[in-house]
Amino acid sequence: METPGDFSVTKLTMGNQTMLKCNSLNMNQWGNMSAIIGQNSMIDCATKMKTHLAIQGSGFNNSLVRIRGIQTDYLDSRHYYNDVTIECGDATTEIDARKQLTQLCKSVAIIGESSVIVPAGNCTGNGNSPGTGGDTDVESSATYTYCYEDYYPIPGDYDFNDIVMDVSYNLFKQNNKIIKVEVPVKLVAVGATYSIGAALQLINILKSNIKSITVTNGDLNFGNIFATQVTESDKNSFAVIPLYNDAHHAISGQAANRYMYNTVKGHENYTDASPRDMTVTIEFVTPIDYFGLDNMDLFIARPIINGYYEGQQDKTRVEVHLREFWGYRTANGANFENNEAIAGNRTWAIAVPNFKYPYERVPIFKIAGTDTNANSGYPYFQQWASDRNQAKDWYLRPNPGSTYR
Ligand SMILES: [Ca+2]
Ligand SMILES: [Ca+2]
Repeated sequence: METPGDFSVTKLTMGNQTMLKCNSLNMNQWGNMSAIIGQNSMIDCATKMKTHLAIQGSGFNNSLVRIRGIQTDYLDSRHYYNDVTIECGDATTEIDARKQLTQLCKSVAIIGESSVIVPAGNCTGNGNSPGTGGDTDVESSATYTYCYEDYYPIPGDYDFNDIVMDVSYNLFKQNNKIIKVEVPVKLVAVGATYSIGAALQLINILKSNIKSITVTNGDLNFGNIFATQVTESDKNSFAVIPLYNDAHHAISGQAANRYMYNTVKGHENYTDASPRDMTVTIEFVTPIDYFGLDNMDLFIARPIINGYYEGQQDKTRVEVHLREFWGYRTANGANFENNEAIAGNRTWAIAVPNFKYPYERVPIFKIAGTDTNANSGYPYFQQWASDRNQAKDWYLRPNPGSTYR
């Protein structure tokens, strides 16, 4: 179907091997705006798309949405794009739009570079044939801030600044397949007095498909919580890539004084330090289709204190993973499932876009039993933490003056 004008609908369902060609697709009200696209089908917008909609593919990731940009600069998880590839802009335009889209859609490409096949025909015009180019394209993600509480399984002060890292990833693609991934990691703050290390575990990436791993500017010279090599021993199903053994040393070059770095301003025992930039680079034997946040189990670890945790004598460390990676603790990580009841249903790690993390000892939310959020960092955190569909923008609404940056 082809229309030279704007195409406005509330609900759109397209069959297999069909095409909708239009000037712009307008679904610009909140609510149940959605489009369902069949297999090997595509929507081709001649202009920018208004983004107030959700698009669902057929389950085989062989549907295509081609747009020349997005009209709003604000996307959130109400606009999901499942099982579709979005082509947006060319190599030199709409770079920021593609970055935003990668947060909502697993497959984003520049126009003409996706691998989706739409056969030519009565309902599909010329269809879409994947290009055969050999050039390498680079797609960069947005920046996410990974924040940790260091004292799992005990809740601690809940200021979520014990370790703070800004993380993104760059995908190097040929023929829309990923041949290499770069993960820049910036150690931003150390609001802790324990020795804490960090590593990146690559979830659902076969070790046998990794051609090489390099870590630029890591710091494994001080401390020994991780082996001083690029990956840990073969105890784990997935590659574990150590970044640093001791965050104080990594950010300041010394660990004699366990100052807290970049979580308090103007105090003698708290110090400002330049963040440390590290980069992990992974090359693949066979190019892969997808790499994203759900492959990146970036976790912290501190040494286990002998005898302190009953039944954990064979473990060497206590690990803190993001909630979604809780089941991926490594073979060396202590297991505290029985102790977690002590802390209740808590989270010890979060990853949030460009997060303004709280000052030292400012809890991210006021612990239960108190009746005000006045001294907390993020009044809406708890609402989100107890139901991930509530208060999704909690991290954009800090209490004034409660965050370090
Ligand atoms: Ca803390
Ligand atoms: Ca802290």
